[in-house]
Amino acid sequence: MIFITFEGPEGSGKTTQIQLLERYLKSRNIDVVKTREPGGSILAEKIRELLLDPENKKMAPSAELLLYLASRAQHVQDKIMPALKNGKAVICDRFSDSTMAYQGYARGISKDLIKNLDTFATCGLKPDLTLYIDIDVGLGLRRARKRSGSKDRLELEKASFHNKVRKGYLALAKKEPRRIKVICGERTIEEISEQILFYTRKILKK
Ligand code: T5A
Repeated sequence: MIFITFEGPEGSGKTTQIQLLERYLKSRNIDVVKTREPGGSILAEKIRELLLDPENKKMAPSAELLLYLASRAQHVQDKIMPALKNGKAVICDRFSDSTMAYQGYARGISKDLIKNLDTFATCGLKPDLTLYIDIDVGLGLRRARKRSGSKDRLELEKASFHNKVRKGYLALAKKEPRRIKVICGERTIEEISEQILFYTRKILKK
């Protein structure tokens, strides 16, 4: 039915906002599947563990890219496609834009290569709407740390890495303004939610 993705730097508030959007869609009697990446299905969650484990410090950038894409291929096949085919709304915490921002813009892997491999992994599936929550990298990392207490492998990257991620997202949003909506993550939870509902209502009317 409709495929909505959330993107943003670490701790930008995606999980918080996804819960609010899920509640709104349910109140309109829309069947919702809430999911996340990396992970989202049994096999993909196993790949998530490998990707986020801080012990795996020596993971090669190429291996990292392929693991994110392997997780996505499995997730699309097991969960996202079947839900969309059954007329459900799918909300996914991170999707292809994360790979472009983190592995492309921040790690420096060829964006054309990522685009081609990602199209293979997703069978060409693209979100109808992407809500990018933009936040100062330091603030986001502090929020994430406060919530979980420990850092995963990606959170351990330097501030310069996370700043490249943020710049990457903003560049992607500039390229695809119809799909990717930029939302300021430094406002209150309620204000951010209002903006998200505004864009969601617009897309539901189409
Ligand atoms: N990755 C992922 C890649 O490198 N390539 C890829 O292809 C993909 C798919 C995933 C990691 O993998 C990388 C990106 C990531 O580094 P993850 O654990 O899923 O890791 O991490 P995140 O997606 O970053 O999720 P987080 O849980 O860290 O952040 P959220 O979900 O954005 O934030 P949330 O909602 O949990 O909020 C964090 C805290 O802030 C508070 C919340 O209550 C919470 O305590 N908060 C606010 N406080 C004040 N004002 C607001 N407006 C607030 N909103 C939330």
